[in-house]
Amino acid sequence: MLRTALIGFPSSGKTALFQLMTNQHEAPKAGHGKLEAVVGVARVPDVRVDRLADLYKPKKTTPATVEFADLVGPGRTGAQALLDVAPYRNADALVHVIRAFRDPTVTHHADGINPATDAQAMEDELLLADLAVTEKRLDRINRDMKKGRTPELEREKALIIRCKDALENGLPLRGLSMTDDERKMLRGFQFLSAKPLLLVVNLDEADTALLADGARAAEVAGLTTFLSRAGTGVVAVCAKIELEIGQLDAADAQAFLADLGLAEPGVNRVIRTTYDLLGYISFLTAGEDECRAWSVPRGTHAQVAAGEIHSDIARGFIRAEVVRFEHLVARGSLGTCREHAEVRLEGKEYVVEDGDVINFRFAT
Ligand SMILES: Nc1nc2c(ncn2[C@@H]2O[C@H](COP(=O)(O)OP(=O)(O)O)[C@@H](O)[C@H]2O)c(=O)[nH]1
Ligand SMILES: [Mg+2]
Repeated sequence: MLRTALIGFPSSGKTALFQLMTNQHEAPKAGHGKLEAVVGVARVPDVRVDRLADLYKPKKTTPATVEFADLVGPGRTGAQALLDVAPYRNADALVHVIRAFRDPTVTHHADGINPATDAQAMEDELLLADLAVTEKRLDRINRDMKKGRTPELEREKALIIRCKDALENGLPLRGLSMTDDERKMLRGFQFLSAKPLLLVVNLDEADTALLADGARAAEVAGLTTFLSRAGTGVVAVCAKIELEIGQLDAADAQAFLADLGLAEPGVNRVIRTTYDLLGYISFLTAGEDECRAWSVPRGTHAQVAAGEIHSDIARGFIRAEVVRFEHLVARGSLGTCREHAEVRLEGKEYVVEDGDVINFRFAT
């Protein structure tokens, strides 16, 4: 499962968003001076699963999911939580909730509301934590080199120096271009600034005109420079309004959203953008028992994708029967798709694409 961690300054709206996304409203009591996280699961909104369910009338409909971690208590959630708290340390991506709402009744950590300052402060924290790791590693490498220089050590040293230089120049590692081998070499270090980062601008109720346009909201908030880097995304939400929408029945909620020029709630965009930022896609399975979306990294081969469902299916893999979601829905049945030669038989090396509906043939 994909794991993300909500980071940010106190009272930026992390817990409000967490509850909206995961529907988990029972916050456990803060532990005794110990940092603790609460973990919840968000469904990745995907109308394709619903359309398949219209066709197959399955017993069960299951969307893809993303896990979110939120820190218990009002403290600041930055690099320290990412180093100390397991669900944070293991996060595949970071979601930085940035306060742009003004509400004077909600205390703020600084004198004025300044999203760009907050974004920079959080970035600096991540960079400093990573810098400490590179320095420690370089010391170690230099010591090892005194015992004997190997090509592996030379290569690692060059890479770590490149990382250190970037960090010292204020550049997060997620923006560094690297080969797959280099990426693999760095994996064990769990660099914080190498994780994909989603900036969530929590807008003021008075600024809802910006909700539909994350890029524009980011510009107004002074966040444009952060977005020029690879692995960084932005979404604008207003947690207060989302909470209000959550109280409405479906029709009223839709009308409220339409008034704001939105097709769906902001939290859906947060979940979806996180998923995109991580480079994940969904393939689908459909049948009378279950219609379901499954997440795999872009570029995954059919046999590996089969293993997401069950290791037996991967082990006994024979063929993947693949049809595009659009074709299946347009034709109304797999049989009709077959008549129109829209069903392909693919081997284990086939690269699964977003929106493939797959039936795995396997030997038991
Ligand atoms: N006016 C306003 N208040 C908000 C908004 N989002 C969150 N809040 C309030 O700000 C306070 C802190 O929010 P919370 O989610 O607990 O922040 P956290 O410390 O980042 O977890 C709560 O009282 C929220 O109801 C918003 O968009 N507008
Ligand atoms: Mg909180």
